[in-house]
Amino acid sequence: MTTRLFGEKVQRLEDPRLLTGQGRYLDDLGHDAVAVAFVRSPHAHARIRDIDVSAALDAEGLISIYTWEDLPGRLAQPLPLLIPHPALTHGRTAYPLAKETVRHVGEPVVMVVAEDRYLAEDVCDLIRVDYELLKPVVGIEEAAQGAQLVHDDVPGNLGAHFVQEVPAADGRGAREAIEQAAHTLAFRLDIERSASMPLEGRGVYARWDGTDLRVYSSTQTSTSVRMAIAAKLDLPLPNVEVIAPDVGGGFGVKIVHPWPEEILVPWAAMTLGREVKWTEDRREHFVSSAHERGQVHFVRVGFDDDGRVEGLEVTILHDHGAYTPYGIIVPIITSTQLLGPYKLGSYRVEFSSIYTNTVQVTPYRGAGRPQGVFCMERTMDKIAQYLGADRTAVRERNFIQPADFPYDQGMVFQDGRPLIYDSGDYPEMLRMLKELIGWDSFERRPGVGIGIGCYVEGTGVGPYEGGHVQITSDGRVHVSTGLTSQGQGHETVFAQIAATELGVPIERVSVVTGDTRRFGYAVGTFASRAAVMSGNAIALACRKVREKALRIAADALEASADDLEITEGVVHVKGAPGAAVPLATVAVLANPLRYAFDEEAKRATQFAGTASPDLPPVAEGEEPGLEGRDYYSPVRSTFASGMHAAIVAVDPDTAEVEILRYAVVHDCGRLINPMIVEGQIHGGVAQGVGGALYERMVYDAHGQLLNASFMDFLMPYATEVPRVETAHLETPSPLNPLGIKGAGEAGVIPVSAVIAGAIEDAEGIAIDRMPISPSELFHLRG
Ligand code: MCN
Repeated sequence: MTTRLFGEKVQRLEDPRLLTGQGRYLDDLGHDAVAVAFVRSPHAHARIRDIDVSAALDAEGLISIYTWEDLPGRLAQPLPLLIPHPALTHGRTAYPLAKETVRHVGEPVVMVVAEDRYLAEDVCDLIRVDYELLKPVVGIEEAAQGAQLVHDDVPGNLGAHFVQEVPAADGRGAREAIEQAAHTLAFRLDIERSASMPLEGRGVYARWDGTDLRVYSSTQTSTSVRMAIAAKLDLPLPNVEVIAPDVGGGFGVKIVHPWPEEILVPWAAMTLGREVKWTEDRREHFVSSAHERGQVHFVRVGFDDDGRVEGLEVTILHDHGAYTPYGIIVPIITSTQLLGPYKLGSYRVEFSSIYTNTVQVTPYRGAGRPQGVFCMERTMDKIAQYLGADRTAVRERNFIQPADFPYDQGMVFQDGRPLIYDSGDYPEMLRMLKELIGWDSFERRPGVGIGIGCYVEGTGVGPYEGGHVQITSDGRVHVSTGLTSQGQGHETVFAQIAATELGVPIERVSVVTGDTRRFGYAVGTFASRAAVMSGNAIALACRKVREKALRIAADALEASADDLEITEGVVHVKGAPGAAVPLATVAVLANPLRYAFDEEAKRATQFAGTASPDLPPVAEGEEPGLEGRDYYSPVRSTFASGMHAAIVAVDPDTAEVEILRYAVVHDCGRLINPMIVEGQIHGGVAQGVGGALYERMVYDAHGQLLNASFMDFLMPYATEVPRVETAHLETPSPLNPLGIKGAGEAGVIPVSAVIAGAIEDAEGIAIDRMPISPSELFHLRG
């Protein structure tokens, strides 16, 4: 029997552990650690005149108090700007602890270390910070006026201004093409701020033994946190270890590296010679981590009588909050991936990235794509409505066709590389979706509407990811990769890949992620890249190990390696199952050390044909051990795609929206585990429903976040999330050995567009902003 697990609905190997309370999350560690709490700014914009800690000095359990002035060397510098861009002429990042000025409510000002968290919080209450209040800048359009500045040296609050244009084939610019088109439309679309809300917030726990620093962080990027800590604390890289234990969700917010706490806590551990821990609470998560989504879009489109788009112009105001640690990646993604599955005549995008006195913006699952898809799909719906055409027909007329791949859609990404779609079949996908939802047989009835949304998503971004695979003398396979896991099921899918490549039962494979002791080089888990990047790296590493195993086994079996295969963990001569050697034995043969207490070693010496208990030396050119490491570094991203449709009912009295059906057709190339991909899509749709109907950050004119708790920030319950009907289309990626594309963000991307289209269809009123609440919808009815 061949071990073939790739593509099967294998139950998640991590779930028994996670579902029975055996998971080890950040706060399960470091019970002897002392605790950190922060004094955070209660004001959106203020100058710090004085910090008076005198009343706190005798507080019970106090260990230490730190302000910016206490920070040494590079720790006192602003945090790194992680993704610079030439258009980001005025990038600004925060100091780990505020220096002179605070620019949003929640900015850390003072760090307190005490015997426990309760005492640390009590100490915080005794510290008096004297602020000189400055006028806060709130709201993108107000900020863009530039009357009041967030950063004194950033005129107009303008961090970045960016224009990119794809001219028509005849050289006309998009504006000209729009002017000359048979029909034009212009409209404004708004998306409000929301945020990643993982069950587990951020957290850091550090210990220092005088030479080595070990840090546990609830992070999506342990290797980058490690580099940041080493650089900021002036430590040699080999003396810093960073481990992501079980992580209870990230959804983007944990990719920032380092968060101030991730360098302050290790520094405190080194300074105090104590184990130190900080665990974020929910309010801190709302006001001190990161938000996303907030953008205003002005759209102009020109099209012909059939609805073919001749020119599209989108002008975006992006609210990036008070700082830009992640550069302008979010509006860049909106700008470049807005085009979706369409072949437009010409396209011009322009955005201004604006500072406000609100929490900084970094990528949240989908990262700019939900906004872009909202623009593009609302545009398609409006064209159809204007022409009185079917909404799917207009989309179809604009589709990139299967014969067009590889398709260069003309835009250049953040890294300067062209965006080239590698594969897909959009007409077939639409056909499947229409059949799944019953588009053509949908019966019109009052208060019920149907909507559709399409997207294409760049996934599996580089530069690299690695995998290490080792088979030990007990026949177990140990896989490690440097990127981290937050619940995506990596232990299962990477084990599926290794088991398939090596021909071993999956129960014998164990996977470690996000531990720099096991694998030091990695980029991280974001941008739906783990499957493509580490999946392929692990497959390549397995192929190396397999080749070595066959070489050694060929010697032992006196056969040609070409005649051997591996099934169920045993190497044997094809067609002669008796001539076999277990991988466990091969692992011993690969290592010349004698294992006196190891039964496999005894069997291996017999295979080696020696009466001596010592194994033969390592052959020339070989390294000891049955292990291998490899990296995967793609030339460019691979493009997944999907189409969603929903049927909604809107209550005639209360304007409440109920999602009656939700259907998804998705293409992430070859599926490693369809069950996990479906789970990812369901989770994404749930977040999308939140973005469409419930979730928004509500700031008042003073820059106070009014709904900074789960009592006030609405998220959908299971009762609001529809059953998601899913179908897969598999167009393998030609760019990577496994033919896979990413899936982790897909579910969330088009949901706002789909639900807006369905509500519009039900109510006959334009839905141009998201989220939309029943009261807003009620008022729109007029
Ligand atoms: N997969 C597969 N076959 C494919 C593609 C993917 O079986 N062809 C599987 C993968 O092996 C993996 C999962 O689907 O188990 C998602 O894969 P991938 O698209 O590579 O995404 P990542 O693993 O890189 O995860 C990141 C992605 C992002 S960007 C966010 S945000 C997000 C998401 O995943 N955050 C999550 N899903 C999340 N799920 C949970 N539970 N928690 C989060 O924080």
